[in-house]
Amino acid sequence: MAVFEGSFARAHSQRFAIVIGRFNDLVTSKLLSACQDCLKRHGVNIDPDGSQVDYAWVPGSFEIAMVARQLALTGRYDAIICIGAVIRGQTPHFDYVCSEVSKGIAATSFQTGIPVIFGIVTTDTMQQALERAGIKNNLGWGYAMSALEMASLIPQIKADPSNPAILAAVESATPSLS
Ligand code: INI
Repeated sequence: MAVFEGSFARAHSQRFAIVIGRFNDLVTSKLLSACQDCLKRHGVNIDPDGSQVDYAWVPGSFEIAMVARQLALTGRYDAIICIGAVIRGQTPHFDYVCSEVSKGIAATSFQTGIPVIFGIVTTDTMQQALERAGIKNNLGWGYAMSALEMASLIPQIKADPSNPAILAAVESATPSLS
């Protein structure tokens, strides 16, 4: 049997997409900065003109999963990071937005097999959101760590020689002796 564990050593060769909600930009831009800082300090070229990170800005958290899915379907990325901020005090449809973005992100991950990181801050107040985006700590850093770890973990599982998909491929490629 095997132990699968992500590492942070191959960040320079991985590709990421980051989907960011403009709604509550005061919060999401700070989460994005910490996320970029973490990726950069692990060796990722975060320049949008470079070959490692693409950025997609969407109106709000409700749109995040749809765009993450489109990006995942391109097959270009090792992981996708979703960043949004939903604040209860600002809207009666807080629960709908939270529910859609969480279901959508989980579905995208399951359907595509690409890790999609849930970087959505959900709070009762703007003060609480800002505390999670830099005043106390910044959750954006952890979103990047999760992406790096998952981007390294999934290929290990897919490449495991005892993976039934690999065994089937080898079997079908091996000429029969009979
Ligand atoms: N989007 C957010 O990301 N956070 C919120 O707090 C929020 N509020 O409060 O309404 C929000 N609404 C916009 C929503 O995500 C969609 O962009 C909009 O409804 C258009 O589809």
